[in-house]
Amino acid sequence: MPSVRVVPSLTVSAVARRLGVAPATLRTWDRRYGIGPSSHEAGSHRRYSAQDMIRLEHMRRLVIAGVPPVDAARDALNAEVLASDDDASEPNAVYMASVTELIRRPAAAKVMTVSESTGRPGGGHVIALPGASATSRGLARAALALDGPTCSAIIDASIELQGVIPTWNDLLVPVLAGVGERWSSTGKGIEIEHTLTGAVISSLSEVMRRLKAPLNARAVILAAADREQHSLPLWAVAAGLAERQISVRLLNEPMPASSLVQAVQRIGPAAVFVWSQTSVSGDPQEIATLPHFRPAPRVLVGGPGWCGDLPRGVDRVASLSDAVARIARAAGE
Ligand code: B12
Repeated sequence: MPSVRVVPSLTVSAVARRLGVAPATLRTWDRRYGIGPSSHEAGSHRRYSAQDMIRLEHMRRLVIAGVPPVDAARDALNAEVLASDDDASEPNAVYMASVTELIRRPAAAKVMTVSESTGRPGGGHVIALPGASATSRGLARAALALDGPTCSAIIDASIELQGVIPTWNDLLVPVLAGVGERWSSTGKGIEIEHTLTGAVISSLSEVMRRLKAPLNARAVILAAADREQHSLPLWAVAAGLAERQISVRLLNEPMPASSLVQAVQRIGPAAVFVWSQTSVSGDPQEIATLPHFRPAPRVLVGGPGWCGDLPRGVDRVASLSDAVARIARAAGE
């Protein structure tokens, strides 16, 4: 008996649930841009095939990344889609090329907020992004949708085109600040912070992995202060240094003060950078002995958590580019 190939098909509401968009949005995309179910069986409701699903997922990712729906639909309809059991939630080469193209374009008009699921300005569940770029808004939308792969793809494409420091300052800081504000005003959104954190670390660590032949003879230690759980700026410094061929020892979990002292004694680094984000950490006394070991390391601190006067021999850096430049100099660049 010949085998019958069962082609899976989905209703509008099933597709809407899977994509995280309203069924009305799907009908609008179909009516306005012609991106809908490709077959229509007489007498039955319209159903979406696996290929339709892949095209729609592609369109959704582009819209999240800030591409106007009309362009996103054209791109998705022209994309070569292989009918298979592929997981449509994985970004593919066509999608990456489209996101890269998007980031090459100058920022579009500015909006103040990005709202959950619809992308409309305002609304109940929003991230405020005053003056942010279209790409930052796309990243915020992807983070709100808890779409880690899209967050990573947007960050990777930006690093590829602009480098680590502009990506941190122009793309990531506005979104991190917006997500933080959302938490402090509503008490909600830790899941968004975790999605973003995972994507940021994955993209920045990829830059670090590409460093094969570091230039620095002496080590550089980057550490989170005692009791400090915020570590993203350390990853940014590490990736910024990797772009300059400088490798680091990254201690990105809260570092007990005595352990940091022992690590510096043992490794004899050219530079030590300690990050404190919050007032639970950043006690200057905990790093007072570091500048006095021999050979003497350059000791730098960063972050809003440091309070009071810094010990002799310890300096504060003001920004990511300042941190990277001063550490690179200390490491002999
Ligand atoms: C991601 C995040 C987390 C993640 C951290 C993951 C990780 N591995 O790092 C998780 C979910 C774990 C987390 C947990 C918590 N977080 Co949190 N978190 C953030 C968030 C969104 C980003 C942190 C970050 O990387 N900031 C770095 C840059 C983006 O921000 P910034 O330091 O303000 O930047 C300024 C300067 O430092 C400088 N700068 C910028 N980049 C760089 C880089 C370098 C190298 C230098 C030198 C300077 C520099 O320029 C900026 C402009 O002035 C912030 C929001 C925010 N605005 O920071 C909240 C935030 C830091 N968290 C906050 C809080 C309260 C918490 C929690 C206590 C409660 C909670 N929200 O769950 C817990 C517990 C943490 C703990 N016990 O230590 C508050 C801190 C408030 C305060 N002043 O103490 C913030 C500010 C949110 C808010 N608006 O209220 N958090």
